[in-house]
Amino acid sequence: MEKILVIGAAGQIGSELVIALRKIYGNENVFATDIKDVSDEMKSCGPWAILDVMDDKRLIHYVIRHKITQIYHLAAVLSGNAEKLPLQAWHINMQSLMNILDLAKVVDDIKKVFWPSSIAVFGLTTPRNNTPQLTITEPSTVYGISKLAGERWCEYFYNRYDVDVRSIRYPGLISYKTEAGGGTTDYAVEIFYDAILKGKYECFLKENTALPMMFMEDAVNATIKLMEAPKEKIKIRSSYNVGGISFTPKQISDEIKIYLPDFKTTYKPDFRQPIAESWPQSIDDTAAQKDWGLETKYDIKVLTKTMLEGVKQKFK
Ligand code: NAD
Ligand code: AKB
Repeated sequence: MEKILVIGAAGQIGSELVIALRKIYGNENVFATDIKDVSDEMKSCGPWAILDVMDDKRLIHYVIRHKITQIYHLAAVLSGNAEKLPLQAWHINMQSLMNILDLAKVVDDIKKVFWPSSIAVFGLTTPRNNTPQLTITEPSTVYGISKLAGERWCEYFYNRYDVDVRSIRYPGLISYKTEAGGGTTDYAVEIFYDAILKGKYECFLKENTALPMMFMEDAVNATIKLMEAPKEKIKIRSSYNVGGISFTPKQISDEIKIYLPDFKTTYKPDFRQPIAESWPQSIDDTAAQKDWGLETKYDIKVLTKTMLEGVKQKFK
């Protein structure tokens, strides 16, 4: 019987991943934890707790008390927020991962760990189109540096201690259930809220800045598929490229206009523009397709329709 701990459950990914995991493994077997309150929906259907991943003593007690067998570690400071307090972000992103890897090394019950990396591991010297799995990784943000270092640590713990840690380099994730948590790709979530609530949006990136993106349902399905794959199928122990779709602010804005013809986007690039320009425009994820069967179903059209309906429903 699996007992799954999700850390960072109140965030953009956690809030949907917990619900998906509970459908598969049973409500009572998925433990939702965060330093802030989780949603009422999450509280009402299964176990939850306030838990700080930086507090290694409470963490180990919690894991042993609940006989945890899998950990999804989602807590992190994302790219935009990390640039405001670089040393704090480095500390949180790295120490939290080290706490989890060390725990998985010493607690025999823990069989698998998921930790997300990001397209932020790439930098200005990386080929930007159809970015290969193995290529130059010279990130220029503190967030990207922490993700790259994290990938190296994951591979190290697998090789040295046989910790079965698995990872995806997520692109920008788009969802309407929980707002995005302070990243550079957040514009692609905000634009839908402002389209519905205000009829206009001021974008913090330039109109032609292409980035890889993915709808949350595809990301959650990919994550669970990776975690359920037999161990021998996981050939890459740093992190798998996962691409999704690629679009610019102008392209997504034009798609929204099909439903809301009066919608207007203006552009006022800020400190996140150079971050976006240092990241790939599209990603080659054939290794993930080949090794564990990555599949996605949302293109820009289905994503736009689903997001507009979801946000509208939320504010009805
Ligand atoms: P988020 O900011 O929405 O959620 C993170 C959650 O972690 C928050 O609810 C926060 O309260 C919690 N948290 C922060 N510090 C904590 C601590 N000390 N102990 C316990 N919980 C703590 O982030 P997200 O978008 O859900 O991202 C989750 C993971 O996926 C992160 O590692 C992020 O880098 C990665 N990722 C996200 C995206 C994306 O577009 N959302 C893309 C690439 C990678
Ligand atoms: C961010 O923009 O920081 C995240 C990411 C791509 O890692 N969404």
